[in-house]
Amino acid sequence: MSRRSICILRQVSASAHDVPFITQTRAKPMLAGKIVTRLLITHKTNELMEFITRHYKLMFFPTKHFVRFIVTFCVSAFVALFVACATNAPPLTPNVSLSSLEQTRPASSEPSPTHRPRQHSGEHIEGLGEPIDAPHFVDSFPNHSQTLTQSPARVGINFDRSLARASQISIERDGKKIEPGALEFDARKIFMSAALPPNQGDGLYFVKYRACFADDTCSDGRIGFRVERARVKNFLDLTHEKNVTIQLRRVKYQPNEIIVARGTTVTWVNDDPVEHFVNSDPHPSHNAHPKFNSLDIPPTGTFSYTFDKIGEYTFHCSAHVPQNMFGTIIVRENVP
Ligand SMILES: [Cu+2]
Repeated sequence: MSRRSICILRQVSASAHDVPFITQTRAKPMLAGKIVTRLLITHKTNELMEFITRHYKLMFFPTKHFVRFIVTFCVSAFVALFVACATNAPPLTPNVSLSSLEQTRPASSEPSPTHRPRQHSGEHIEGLGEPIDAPHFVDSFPNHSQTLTQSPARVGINFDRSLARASQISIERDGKKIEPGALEFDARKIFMSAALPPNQGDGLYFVKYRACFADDTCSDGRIGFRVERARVKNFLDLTHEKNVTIQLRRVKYQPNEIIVARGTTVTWVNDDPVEHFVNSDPHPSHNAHPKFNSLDIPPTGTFSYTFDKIGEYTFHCSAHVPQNMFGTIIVRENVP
């Protein structure tokens, strides 16, 4: 057995324990197909059995991935035998590097109960301080320390436990209270949100909330964000395009900050060898714009969404939040 394939087996083995099962089954069926082919055609039956038993999880694919595995296996075997017969060359060597797939590994730091790791939190904003998370807080939109180019139409907070009616949200900008709309809950009552009056302008915003639960306990929390309209100058103006394409390349959205006209269809095209996502903020709830969410986009795959409402849409790739794979689309009224 060559050093190369031993090396790949070791990498698979090392990652089998700490990469989430979902990531393994999604990202590696084709790699598994190639490795199994390699071991079969080189008569490495012991290694093959070891591979199957040590990495048995890879064998329990969802149907879609099982089909991918079988197809890759058949194609690899056919190509390897054809090449071996035609050129008398050594058969197929797995040429897929796991290092690119390792990008899907989540950050290893443990979340603390009062300050969960967040997306869009790389930037330090003077005067905003740290967020205060109530127990059972999951995520919020806007994210703490996020900068937007306009005041959001709505703020929302997700929890992992049902909320009671006594819960509250209050909002202030630069120390002045903003009167939000009525507090709304989703059907499962794990999400509460409130609308803001439009065009509140630049400044530091604090969203203070009281999360109350069925056992009559309540806890207070706070998130902060910034609105800075001048930031819009960094955005690429594509308001005269009817259809816009964003490449998913090198674990980035390219371009990642654009302005489009209402009614524009944006298509994301995956040019990377790993799968990506286009998910509405916040992560992991993805519910600022629930319909604006892709399934996994495989290499060469696409996802399209038509923006029928004006506003600022922040999104991210669920597989690459630690790599800061974020984007923003501003949707404006169509100017003829
Ligand atoms: Cu991604």
